[in-house]
Amino acid sequence: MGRVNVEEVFEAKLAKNDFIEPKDWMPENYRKHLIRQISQHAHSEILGMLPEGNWISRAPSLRAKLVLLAKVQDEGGHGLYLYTAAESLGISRDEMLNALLTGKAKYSSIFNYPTLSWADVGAVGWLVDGAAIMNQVMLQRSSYGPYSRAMVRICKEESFHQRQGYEIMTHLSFGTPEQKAMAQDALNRWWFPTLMMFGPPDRESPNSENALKWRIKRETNDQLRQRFVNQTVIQAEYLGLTIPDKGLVWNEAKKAYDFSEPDWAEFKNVIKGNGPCNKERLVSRNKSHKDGEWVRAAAAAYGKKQMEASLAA
Ligand code: FAQ
Repeated sequence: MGRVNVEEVFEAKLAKNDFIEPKDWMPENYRKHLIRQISQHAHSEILGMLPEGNWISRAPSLRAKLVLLAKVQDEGGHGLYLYTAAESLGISRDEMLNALLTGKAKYSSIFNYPTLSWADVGAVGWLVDGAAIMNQVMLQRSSYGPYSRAMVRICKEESFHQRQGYEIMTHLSFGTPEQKAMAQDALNRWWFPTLMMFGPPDRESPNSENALKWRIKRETNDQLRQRFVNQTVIQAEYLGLTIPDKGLVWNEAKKAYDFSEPDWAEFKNVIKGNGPCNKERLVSRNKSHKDGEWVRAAAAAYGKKQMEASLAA
């Protein structure tokens, strides 16, 4: 039997749309690319708990509080599935968390904006979760098995989150003039930051080429951004809200909306650490990490005890 060429096996799997699994051979750059993307994604889920968590104690009804609490807990769970998927590539959770806590790791730019009113909780669910799903539906078919499987579950939960946000926006938009104004104000502030979530334009996206070649991403940043705009305009129309973009116009030839680009200088500034809430977010995350130290120690001690008992049996 001839020698198996591992690179050919890897390429053949990609060509057949088979998954690459943790014990399979993979190019070092593929492994690094996945660790980068999945760990950033995990950090985003965890940091994403903060802007909405800010409103749990001030939700306007018991029902709203319960729904928001469940949603924020889901985001924590998403972070955990994703850290586990990244660990299967040979990086430790401590290493990833350390990069986050010391400000070295990236996480989604969107979570560095403040949630100033209850309407912002609606806008985050409607727009931010809406954008997250648009991106994550394609990631369900990502070539790395553990990432793809995590995304299937995450997408199911995200669609509930998107509805939770749209429900809040519906109540406010069909409520009093003051409530409608709150909804419009939230849309005005969250629209362009949401468009930035999809990443830089394709012409300036260094990672897209490899991501597409390796089927980690299946569509480009601009394709997904366009689809999000097309889908969201009609939802805003139903609410009677105006998307804050004078350049937004239906283009019959391309059967899609033309729209203005976000301010990419602002985007770069936010991911460099200079957004409105970057510093506050890292302080909160570090505090939670420190406050949770005794819980982690207790869980580890309990796990060790269980293990020793099972070995002794
Ligand atoms: N923010 O070459 P590309 C959620 C960085 S989940 C910060 O285009 P790529 C759920 C990028 O990392 C939201 N940094 O990179 C939720 C790269 O830097 P690097 C998170 C960004 O990877 C909802 C550089 O710019 N979702 O929200 C951003 O091909 C509500 C060049 O960019 C995911 O992570 C950004 N927006 O494409 C939770 C999905 N965009 O690493 C709570 C998975 C780009 O070279 C409440 N990730 N950068 O130093 C992806 O699909 C991709 O990583 C993209 C970026 C699309 C984010």
